[in-house]
Amino acid sequence: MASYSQKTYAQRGKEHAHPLVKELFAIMERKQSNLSLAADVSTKAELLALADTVGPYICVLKTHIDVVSDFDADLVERLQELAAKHDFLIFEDRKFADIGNTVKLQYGGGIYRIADWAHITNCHVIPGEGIIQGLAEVGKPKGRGLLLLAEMSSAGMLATGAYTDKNVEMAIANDFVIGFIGSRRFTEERDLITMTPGVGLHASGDALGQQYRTPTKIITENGSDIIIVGRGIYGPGKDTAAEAQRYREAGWTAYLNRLGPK
Ligand code: BMP
Repeated sequence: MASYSQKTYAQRGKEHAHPLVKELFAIMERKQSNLSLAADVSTKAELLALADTVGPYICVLKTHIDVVSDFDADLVERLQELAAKHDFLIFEDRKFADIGNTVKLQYGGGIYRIADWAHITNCHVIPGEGIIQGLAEVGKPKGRGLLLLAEMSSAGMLATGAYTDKNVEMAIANDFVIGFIGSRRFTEERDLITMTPGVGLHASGDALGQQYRTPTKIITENGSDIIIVGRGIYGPGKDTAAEAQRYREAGWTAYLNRLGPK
């Protein structure tokens, strides 16, 4: 059987059992985009403006909702409107890491009510499989999907070897899990997507341990599915829309090169 990395996103969407992943692949194909924006800005106005500017070029908007200083329920409504307007999914990068019972409360409730609006969220499996079960109890009835942090992009990160392998085992065994955060394709047992942060064409890293790799490395060579880009797209002196287009093109070209000649 051909590796999932050798199939088109369209084909994988057709064959996939999870409605959310089907929708994601369909968006990617429609927009010819495997780009996710890491929208790490600290006010509601900035987040909405950024999502509106970059929206046409992305398949997924990744948020850290707890860095928005003036968060309110209206922000979530407006983000959902932008998701509908520009045809993207929302991924709240919450990195849950507690016991099942606690993450249930954190995912479904509190101020943010993440499960009500984020199509995708993620967790560390450090507490064991109960974290996935707790999150699934809240998210599954709503049609949501979960990514496991099988690896991280930062220097000296500890998610390696047996720990990464355990992530893969747990993902295969739990149908609420739709994939991973990591740098490569992890398994052929089922079609679990990989989304990769730490992607940049502009720099090799930052002062706090972030490490950047190119779309070619991540998509063409490593078989990951989606690149996550933040500061490469926005920031002082940057033409945000132009940078988003540049990354969209780089990601899509890397994907076409992976598929090879028709
Ligand atoms: P930037 O491209 O500006 O470095 O942003 C990367 C984004 O991806 C940040 O939102 C960060 O929280 C996230 N991220 C990461 O950089 N490495 C990981 O291993 C996991 C992440 O979620």
